[in-house]
Amino acid sequence: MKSRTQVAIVGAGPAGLTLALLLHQAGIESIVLESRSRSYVENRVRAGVLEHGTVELLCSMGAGERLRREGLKHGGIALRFDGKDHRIDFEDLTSGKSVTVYGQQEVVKDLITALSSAGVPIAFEAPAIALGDLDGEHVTVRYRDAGGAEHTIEAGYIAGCDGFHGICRDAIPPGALTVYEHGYPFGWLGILAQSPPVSEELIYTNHERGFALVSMRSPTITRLYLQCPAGEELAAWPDDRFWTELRLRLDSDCGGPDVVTGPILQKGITPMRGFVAEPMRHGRLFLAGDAAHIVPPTGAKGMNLAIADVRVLARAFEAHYFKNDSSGLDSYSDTCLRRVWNTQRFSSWMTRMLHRFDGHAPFERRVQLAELRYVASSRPASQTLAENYVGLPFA
Ligand code: FAS
Ligand code: PHB
Repeated sequence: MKSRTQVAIVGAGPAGLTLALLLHQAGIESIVLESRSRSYVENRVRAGVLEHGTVELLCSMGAGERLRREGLKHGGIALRFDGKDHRIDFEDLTSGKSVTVYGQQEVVKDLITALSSAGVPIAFEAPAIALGDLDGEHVTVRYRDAGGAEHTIEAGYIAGCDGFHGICRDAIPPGALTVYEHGYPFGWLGILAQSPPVSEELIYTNHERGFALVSMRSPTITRLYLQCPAGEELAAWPDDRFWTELRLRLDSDCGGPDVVTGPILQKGITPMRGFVAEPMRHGRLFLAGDAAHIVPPTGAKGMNLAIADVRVLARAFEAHYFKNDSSGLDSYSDTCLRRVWNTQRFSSWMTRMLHRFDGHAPFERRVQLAELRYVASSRPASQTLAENYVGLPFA
């Protein structure tokens, strides 16, 4: 592994990998450091919905061939409340835009394949352990290789793409960052199961018993979520309880839900929170993706926002290195934060509209149902949901 590069990228998630490929295609050298194994990151089940612009970007980078072939293009979603499904027709409301259901781990596999073919170095099982000289002429990243030996990379810049629990955000001196966060009194219990999806499109359900989301990964793999209390233990949810509760929440006048049970391949609980660290730059360190922000998954935005960040960063590095223009680097944080806060707004709105809040007074519960009925019955209101869900234009 080389010891010098132009951009050291910490983290091989959607943000780090997309950045590495964009930089390579712009003629900029990078090295990716990833603490986990290749197998681990390629099998980590997380997000599942790609915005219209994300699909177009990945395809333009040559990393979208399998996505085009295997991804499930969706022209709308359903909101289920008052015992009925209310479809939000994206293609009608956004002049033909759609989303594609394609597991995050598949995006990661495709990006790693493209980077390996391009000869871009990715060091797996190589955690970054310290960053240095963030304000100097060059920065350093100290990492530990799979054998336990420590090494130092010198770079022009560091891209901190190491997620919410990484080290890059914490490498910024105290007082230099302002953190904004909001916690919800619930989380999502999610499963991946070997069974046919309940429906062809996603169904977001606001039921008296709580929120439920029907999603999928393929015609034979279903992805399902139930709202559960914050801090819930997985042990409280044996498989049978999950399927029983799902059926109760999906019950509607449209006839019983077509829930076909099957072997559960993965089960996990994701806390529900909003988080933003500002600014997204300190000296020669740039934060991107979950390292800088977390959005509630209700809007299906986490991965898309991470990729939007690095699209801005890659263009800024290209102008810096080839046009001697650093204005993009200087405005990177402000540019990304505009999209980040709009995404927080949308994801927060979807979360408040669709989940049951124990603290809701009857008055608030009725306002929530009125919001759902308005969104479903007003074209401008449903257009607002549709244009944000498929993804607003990139900066
Ligand atoms: P990631 O967290 O994906 O990647 C960071 C990478 O950095 C990881 O591979 C990590 O191993 C590595 N790393 C960490 N520390 C390091 C170090 N010191 N050195 C080197 N590497 C290091 N979003 C949705 O839109 N829908 C969902 O349903 C959804 N479900 C989720 C479920 C879970 C359990 C989690 C945690 C997140 C979920 N998300 C979801 C959000 C998720 O998809 C993120 O937004 C997305 O992974 C962000 O990508 P990155 O910013 O690349 O961060
Ligand atoms: C998923 O399929 O994992 C998914 C879909 C929609 C969301 C969140 C997650 O809002």
